[in-house]
Amino acid sequence: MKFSDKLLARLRRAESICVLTGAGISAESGVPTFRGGDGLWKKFKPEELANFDAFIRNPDVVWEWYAYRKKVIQEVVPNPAHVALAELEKLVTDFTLVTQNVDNLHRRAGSMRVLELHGNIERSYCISCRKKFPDVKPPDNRTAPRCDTCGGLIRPDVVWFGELLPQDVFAEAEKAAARCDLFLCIGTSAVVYPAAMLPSTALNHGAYLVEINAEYTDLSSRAHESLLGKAGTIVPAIVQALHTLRNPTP
Ligand code: BJW
Ligand code: ZN
Repeated sequence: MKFSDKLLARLRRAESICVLTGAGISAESGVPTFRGGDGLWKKFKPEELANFDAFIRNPDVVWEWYAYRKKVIQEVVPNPAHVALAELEKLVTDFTLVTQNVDNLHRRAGSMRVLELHGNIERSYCISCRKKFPDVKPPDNRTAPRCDTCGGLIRPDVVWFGELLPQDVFAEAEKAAARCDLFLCIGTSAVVYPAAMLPSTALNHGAYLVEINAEYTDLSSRAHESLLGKAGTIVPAIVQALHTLRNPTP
């Protein structure tokens, strides 16, 4: 795969790289994205499932949806894009991986440090006493699980619309975006805030902004480059290029 001279120069000298990933990076593993074509929001309405009021109104329906998605995620494996980012972490001293995904595939691919902005579907907690449940299952995959300590409703440890992101995690992501010289935005429609602010933060601080996506997005007009195609092909090629540029054969 051929990259522009500008991107190659940036890859050669980048001292700090920040990556933001979204659902598109897991699409080739078989995890449905949210928006577009076969996206989850075509069949399920976010306002009925991905907010706290919907959960209180109908916890069983929300849990049925999460039980289904947990099952999908457990049955898939990380793809070459996840693996390449785990490799990139080893090649760049100041590297930050920020993800909006809750699917844990970055960690399963070997990434050691992942800033999870929207939580993690494998974890849950009781909304009454806050007890954590590392891997709870609804009793029959249809009924919301209850806390064994206080009887309260257990919810997935994910961030729904109208909820604050984990503030310490977001603050770290903002700092990484502000100090990086190369920002890669992979497989996200970049419409959900505040995650979608991170590319702008990077741009405002002088970073080179590269988008990798199957199609143009809200971000494309502001990115220095939009590389259109599959993350599973483009991301490993970028990491290979960086490796070759920094370890030239004599
Ligand atoms: C490929 C590919 C391949 C496919 N290779 N690419 C108006 C303006 C601004 C903000 C707001 C507003 N109104 C409300 C808000 C705030 C709201 C928001 O942003 N809404 C917008 C949608 C308008 N944000 C929030 O509420 C956030 N909290 C917040 O703001 O707190 C402050 C506050 C509190 C109280 C009151 C007011 C303010 C919280 C957001 C939480 C988002 N949660 C979800 C669900 C997580 C749990 C779960 O998974 O169930 O997070 S929503 C969903 O969207 C999920 C994702 O992480 C997130 C982003 O989606 P993503 O990853 O970009 O996926 P897609 O599907 O959109 O895109 C996939 C892309 O991949 C596409 O572009 C494809 O082309 C591409 N692709 N295959 C490369 N092979
Ligand atoms: Zn409890």
